[in-house]
Amino acid sequence: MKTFHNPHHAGHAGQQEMFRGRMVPCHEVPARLDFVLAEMQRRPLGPLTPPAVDDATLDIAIARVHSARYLDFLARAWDDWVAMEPANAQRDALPSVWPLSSRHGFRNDVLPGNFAARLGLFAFDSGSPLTAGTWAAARGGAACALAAANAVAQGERSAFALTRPPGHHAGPDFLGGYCFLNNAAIAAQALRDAGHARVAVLDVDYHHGNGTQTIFYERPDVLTVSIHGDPATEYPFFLGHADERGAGEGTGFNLNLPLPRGTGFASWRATLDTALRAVRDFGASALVVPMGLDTFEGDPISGFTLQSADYAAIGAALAGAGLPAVFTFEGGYAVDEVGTNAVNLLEGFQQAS
Ligand code: Q9C
Ligand code: ZN
Repeated sequence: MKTFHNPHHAGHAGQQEMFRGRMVPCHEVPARLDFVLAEMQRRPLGPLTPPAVDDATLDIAIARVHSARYLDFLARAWDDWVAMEPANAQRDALPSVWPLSSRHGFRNDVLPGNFAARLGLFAFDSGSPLTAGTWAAARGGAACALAAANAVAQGERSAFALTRPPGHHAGPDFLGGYCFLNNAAIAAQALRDAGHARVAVLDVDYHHGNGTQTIFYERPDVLTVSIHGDPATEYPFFLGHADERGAGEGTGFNLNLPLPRGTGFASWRATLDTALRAVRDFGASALVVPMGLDTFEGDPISGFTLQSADYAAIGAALAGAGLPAVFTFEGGYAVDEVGTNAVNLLEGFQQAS
């Protein structure tokens, strides 16, 4: 398995996130990736390199899944934030005002001149701080996703985009859930563009992959499947229900498998079989796995009870699909165990391949 790691990840380092009326230290911290990298050095799975992708090719791949208006905003956001007030250079940018959606009568077609309002237009929560190095880190992550997809398109059985910030909550023109660019969607689209007629995304993060679902919701060529905490009680709350099956030509090509808070491995593993059946019935020739490790019992913000050894079994089950696979690093906030759990899953996949 080839791993592409993001040398710019640590430039994205939020200080605090808004949580239930208080500012609390960020859960999505640079150390998460460092722990995975350290474990991969202890238990090597294959070559571990930064991605080699040229800028123009990367811009095209990112623009395949994100809108020009959103990318223009994101590329300039930090400079615009500091331009509001020089002291902002020491503070993260977080939104505090939102247009909600068109049903509230607010307009989202006019780009606000005020940066804080602009941030609210493109962000769906106040838990995803934008910092000085966010754009470079997100872009470096997209490069990892593209390099991983290219490796698989060229015949590798599997590749891993080891990057943060994560991506699966980011949509065509929005950020949130600690995510800015949707690495899994960029990989899936790159596999489509390299000739894979049908690509499946199987999201195993604790949280519903709302961004990925929205990006592909009306398309029949990319199946999106997600196993996650029931949005009735779990983040991201406003998407991820079982009755969301796709729309238009995409009808039937989205599958949500919500599970109650407290779910353990036996039930989670049975649900993975349901997900894998859907992938098989779809006839995918390549698989993208947004790999969140926040299903772990010790995760500080999640509610499933998986154990470290379970991740090797998940990897083996995923390999059973018999498809070339791209893995993207998503959630997982039990920092001390995130490296072990990630490498357990990837090693489980590799040994069963
Ligand atoms: N008490 C990912 O795992 N905050 N994003 C929830 C929970 C948002 C998670 C607070 C969680 C986003 C990629
Ligand atoms: Zn998550």
